[in-house]
Amino acid sequence: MITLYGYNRSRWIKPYWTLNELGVPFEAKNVRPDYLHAECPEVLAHNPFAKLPVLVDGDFYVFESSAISTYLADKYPEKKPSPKPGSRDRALYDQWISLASTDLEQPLWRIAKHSFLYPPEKQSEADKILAREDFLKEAKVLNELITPFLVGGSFSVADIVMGYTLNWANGYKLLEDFPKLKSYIVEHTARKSFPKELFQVAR
Ligand SMILES: N[C@@H](CCC(=O)N[C@@H](CS)C(=O)NCC(=O)O)C(=O)O
Repeated sequence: MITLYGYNRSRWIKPYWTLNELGVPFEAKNVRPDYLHAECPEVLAHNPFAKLPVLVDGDFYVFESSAISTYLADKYPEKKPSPKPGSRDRALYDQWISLASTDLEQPLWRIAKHSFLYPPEKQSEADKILAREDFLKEAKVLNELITPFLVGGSFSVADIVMGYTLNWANGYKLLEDFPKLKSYIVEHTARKSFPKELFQVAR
């Protein structure tokens, strides 16, 4: 049995969306990261960084939202194949997943931290402005490169990771000048597998 721990409309959307897309049954446990100690000490024991999401597959624990998503797609090739390791498509798949999870995500995370995660006295408007600039610089290039599906002409985890990240950016109104990026997320978040319900929960 697969159990996915995560919290509301956060990075667990990536593996949640992947599991839906694969049609693999799973149990979703919505828990706040700061409640892990009290509610799920076994999860904390397997991810002492105390961050979510964490996936539990039998006796196996894995964390990092993009790594969980690629693990799942690789584990169920009969449901939806992911590109074969060593192939050029696999290299491109890893390329887009890395870009979205690092260069594109980090400015968004900085904006989140300086908007509501750091205590008010540590929040910096100047760093938020820099983070917006960093994101927009990448987005300008990506808007020219993006294609309806990032790899191999069909929907893959690369589109889940990129779609999640761009959707987050859109929430910060960072895609206003990038119509191709906006169309990309409209298209992919309209999929039946996109977990829209996570945008309603609050705890
Ligand atoms: N790179 C990690 C980031 C995980 C992360 O920061 N998760 C947030 C929720 S989306 C969290 O657990 N925050 C709690 C904390 O930073 O203490 C991933 O993609 O899974």
